[in-house]
Amino acid sequence: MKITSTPQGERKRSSPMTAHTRMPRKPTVRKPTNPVDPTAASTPTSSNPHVGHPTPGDDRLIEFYRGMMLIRRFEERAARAYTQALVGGYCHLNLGEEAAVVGLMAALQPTDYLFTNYREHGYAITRGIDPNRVMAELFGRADGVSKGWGGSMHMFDMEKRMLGGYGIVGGQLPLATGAALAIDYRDGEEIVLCTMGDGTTNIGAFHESLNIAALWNLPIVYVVINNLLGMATTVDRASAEPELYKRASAYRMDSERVDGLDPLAVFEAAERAVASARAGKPVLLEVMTERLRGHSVVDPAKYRTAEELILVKERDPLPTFAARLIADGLLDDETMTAIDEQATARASEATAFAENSPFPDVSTLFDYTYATPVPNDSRRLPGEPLYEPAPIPERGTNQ
Ligand SMILES: Cc1ncc(C[n+]2csc(CCOP(=O)(O)OP(=O)(O)O)c2C)c(N)n1
Ligand SMILES: [Mg+2]
Repeated sequence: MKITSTPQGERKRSSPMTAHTRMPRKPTVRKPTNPVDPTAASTPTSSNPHVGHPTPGDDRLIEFYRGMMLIRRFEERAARAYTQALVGGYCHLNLGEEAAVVGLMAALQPTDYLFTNYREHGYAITRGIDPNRVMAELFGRADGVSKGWGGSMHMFDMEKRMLGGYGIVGGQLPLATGAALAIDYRDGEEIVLCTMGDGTTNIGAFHESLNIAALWNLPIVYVVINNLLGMATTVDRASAEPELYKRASAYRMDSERVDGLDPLAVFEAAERAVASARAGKPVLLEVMTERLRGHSVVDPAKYRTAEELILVKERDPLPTFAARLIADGLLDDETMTAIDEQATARASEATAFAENSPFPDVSTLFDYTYATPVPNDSRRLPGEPLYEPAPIPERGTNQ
């Protein structure tokens, strides 16, 4: 189809498109629904202090700091466990992105949905999933969030409405958009928050998803966590428009860039975006962060010079935010130390729990692969005929 520019610089299609009749969402007519299964015993809880709207006032900032510190100590512990060969597969850390994570998660209601990528441990913990279960998943143990079969990149928890955890760059985007469509279809009040990295904005699914979300007024907030690097490639080497929030304008979607080292700024921007999405106007947020270490735990990040690393460390959100709280008289050294000690103890507890959790039984290897039982038993080799099905082994108990 031919594309032309209007005098105002807006691009319009030269031939008429079929008008989409979906009207803008009206929150007042919406009923709370559980679009998955209204009878399921997975009613979300708000027991986690970092989930839902924080209490107004200074306590909220201390809670942000507490949440950031927990992610920091958890991730450091995960990195150490990886070097001890206790964690298999890939492992990507949220170190440097703690303020972004807590600010975003605080803007969600327990009933809202979260999709994220493989850099996800901090989101899981802050969304309210027990750190023990998150660490157990890293260790591939049966008590893990995904029963030990998913690992670091594939955490899924229906109760906390965290629908992954995706290892394919951008794999979460069409699924998150589809979830938003399902909510809209059922007139639900929930929204979807979908995070991704800066490198993800150059794949087709990014553009397809934003286009359809804007066109159909879907209740979704897309969040680009811009840590300035996609593996070893800087944003300006990968993106013709490195100010990534501007990409939303191609879809007439509202967007905003926010300082990801400041949890309050992230929270406030996320609150605005969530309110807009709930009213049927999707938003793109770009959250500027730093990646303190390599792409994954095995990346020594030699592509950064010593000078660059000094600048990155100067922008570490933990000491930056602590200094602000101290300057404002909201935090003293004693409380800061206590928060650190509690987070360290919590990470140690999670590690001990994970080490003591059993590995999943091998008989469960083919569980969760198909929705219905099929003779996909472990004895048949690829290519062997299907006409003589081997007996279905007894399914494992931990399903
Ligand atoms: C479709 C696909 N292509 C390539 C990869 C390999 N890969 C994994 S992470 C990554 C970089 C993504 O960078 P970004 O989106 O900025 O996220 P970040 O890792 O910085 O959080 C790439 C290319 C992949 N997992 N999936
Ligand atoms: Mg990146």
